[in-house]
Amino acid sequence: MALVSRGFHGKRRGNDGRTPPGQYLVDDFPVLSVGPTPRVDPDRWQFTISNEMGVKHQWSWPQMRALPEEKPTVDIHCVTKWSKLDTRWRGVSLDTLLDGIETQATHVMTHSHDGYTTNLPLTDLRGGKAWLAYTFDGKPLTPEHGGPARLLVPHLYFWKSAKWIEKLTLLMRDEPGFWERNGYHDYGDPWQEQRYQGD
Ligand SMILES: Nc1nc2c(c(=O)[nH]1)N[C@H]1C(S)=C(S)[C@@H](COP(=O)(O)O)O[C@H]1N2
Ligand SMILES: [Mo]
Repeated sequence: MALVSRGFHGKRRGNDGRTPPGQYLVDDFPVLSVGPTPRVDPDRWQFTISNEMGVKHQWSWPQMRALPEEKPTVDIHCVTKWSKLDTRWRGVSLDTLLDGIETQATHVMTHSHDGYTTNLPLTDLRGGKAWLAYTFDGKPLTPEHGGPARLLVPHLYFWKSAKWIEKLTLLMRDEPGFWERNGYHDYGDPWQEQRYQGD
């Protein structure tokens, strides 16, 4: 009987210690966007980090692509309960982008071309934990998944990985982003099941 019931739901339950509580594994790559997919031309692409003094650091597409490339293979976890293991990306480490930016900031707000925002502690973008990603599975990141470039912060629920990223604003205090103002947890650690406010 145990053999029959195992896997009966058609959803793979992770038992390898890599699937956070309440998550199931998928092989496809679901698309989750609040609105329509913005078309962002790499020729006009610009990425900005502005510090708490309002000082801006900006990169064009060629400038960003000239920075050292990393190839993270990571597990991602969506708050809607799908997880995907061993996803392969290429991108620039946020350590590289933040290097040389003078700041006392504690938090970051992300800004995207669709108006989406999400907030993170600055420490969660440092220490080899976050990337500006421009390929997925060996191919340029598709518009649906945030191309030409998105944030990749795999240790937090995937709503923190802002697609079509345009700007990071360094802040001296925490402020809620789009989902965080609409009931989602401020931090979003999948291993603590921090899905909603109060979790
Ligand atoms: N700019 C932007 N980024 C976003 C979103 C969005 O609607 N707009 N959705 C978030 C949510 S809720 C999730 S789960 C992931 C989904 O990424 P995917 O569509 O590549 O799976 O992107 C996140 N980043
Ligand atoms: Mo999500």
